[in-house]
Amino acid sequence: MEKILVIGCSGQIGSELTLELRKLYGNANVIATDIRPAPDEIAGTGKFEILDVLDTSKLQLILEHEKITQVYHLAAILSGNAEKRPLASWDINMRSLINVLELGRELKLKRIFWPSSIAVFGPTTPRYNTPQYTIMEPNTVYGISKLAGERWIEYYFNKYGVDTRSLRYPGLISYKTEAGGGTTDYAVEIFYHAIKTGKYECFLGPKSDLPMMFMCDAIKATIDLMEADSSKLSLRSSYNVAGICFNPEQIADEIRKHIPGFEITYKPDFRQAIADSWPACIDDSVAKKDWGLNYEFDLPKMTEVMIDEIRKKLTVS
Ligand code: NAD
Ligand code: AKB
Repeated sequence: MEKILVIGCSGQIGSELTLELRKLYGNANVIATDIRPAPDEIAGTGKFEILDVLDTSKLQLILEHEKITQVYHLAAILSGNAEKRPLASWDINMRSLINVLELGRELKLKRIFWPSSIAVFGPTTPRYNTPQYTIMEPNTVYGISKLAGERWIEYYFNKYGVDTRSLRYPGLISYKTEAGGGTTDYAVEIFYHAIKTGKYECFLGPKSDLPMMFMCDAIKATIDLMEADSSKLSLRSSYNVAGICFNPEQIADEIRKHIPGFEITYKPDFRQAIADSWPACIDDSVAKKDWGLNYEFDLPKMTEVMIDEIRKKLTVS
C-alpha cells in the first residue's frame, strides 16, 4: 500500500496533482502539506498539514508518523520571483531538496518525485529541438538551482539507491490555481484578462516562443513516470518534456477565435531576458521511448478548455 506526501500542495501543480493522486491511491493515503493554507478541495478531501519544508524535524516526523512511501516535492520559488530574491530562493530551492533526499535515504522511501524545468537550459543551449543532453549554462538563479537539483537527484540515485524521478516541465497552463511567479505565467494570465476585459498587456514580446503544456497532460506525465517500471528509466537526472510550442502572438490569435475583439499589447519586462535564454521547443524523444510520454492537448484544444472553464469559474464567483 502506497502512502504519499505532497509538499507544496497549494500551488499551481500541487492543487491538481494532490486531487489526482487521491483519486488513484485513496483520500486517506495522500497527505497534503504546504507552508500556506490548502484550497478547500484539498483540505476537505483528506489530511492537510502546514509544513515548511525547511523544517527538517517536522518533515521527518510526518514521514515517520504517516509511514510515507513516496514524496512529491513541489515547493520552490519560480523564475520571476527568484530573480527578486536570489539568495533566499537558492536557499529554499536547494535546502528543501537536500532535506527530502537525505530523509529519503535515511528512511528508505520507495520513490521521490521532484520537478525540474526548461530553466535548466541557458542562452548557449540550442533553442530549437533542444536535445536531452546538450550545453546547459542557465543564467537565472532558478535555472541554476534546477540544474544543481538534477545533479543531486541523480547523485542520490547512483550513490544511495534512492529512486528519484523528475521531469523538465515546460510552462504549465491551468485554470484552477494561479501560476506562482514564473516567466511562462503570461500564458495563464492572458485568459483571465481576455475573458474579463477583452485586453491583455503581455510582459513578453510577440515572438517569444516557449514550450508549454496543459496541466492535465502534465499531471498524467508525472504519474506515468512515477508508475513506470524502474528498469525502463535510462536516466535519473530529468526528462525533457516538450508539450506545445507557441508565442504570445499565436495564443492571442487562438483566443480571438473565441473572443473576436481580443486585443493584446506588449510591454516586455525583466522576464523577457529569461524567456530569451530558454528553449523555444524541446526534443522529448527519450521520455517517449523510455516510458511512453504522450499528450492529449494541442493549442486549439487547450484554449477551448481554458476559456470554457475560466468563464464558468468567473460566473460562479
Ligand atoms: P507554485 O509557486 O504555484 O507552488 C509552490 C508551492 O510551494 C506554493 O503553494 C508555496 O506555498 C509552496 N512553498 C513555498 N515555499 C515553501 C516551503 N518553504 N515549505 C513548504 N511549501 C512551500 O509552483 P508550481 O507552479 O506549482 O510549481 C511546483 C514545482 O514545479 C516547482 O518545483 C516548480 O519549479 C516546478 N515547475 C513548475 C512549472 C510551472 O509552469 N508551473 C514549470 C516547471 C517547473
Ligand atoms: C517559470 O516560468 O518559472 C516556470 C518554469 C518554466 O519553470 N513556469
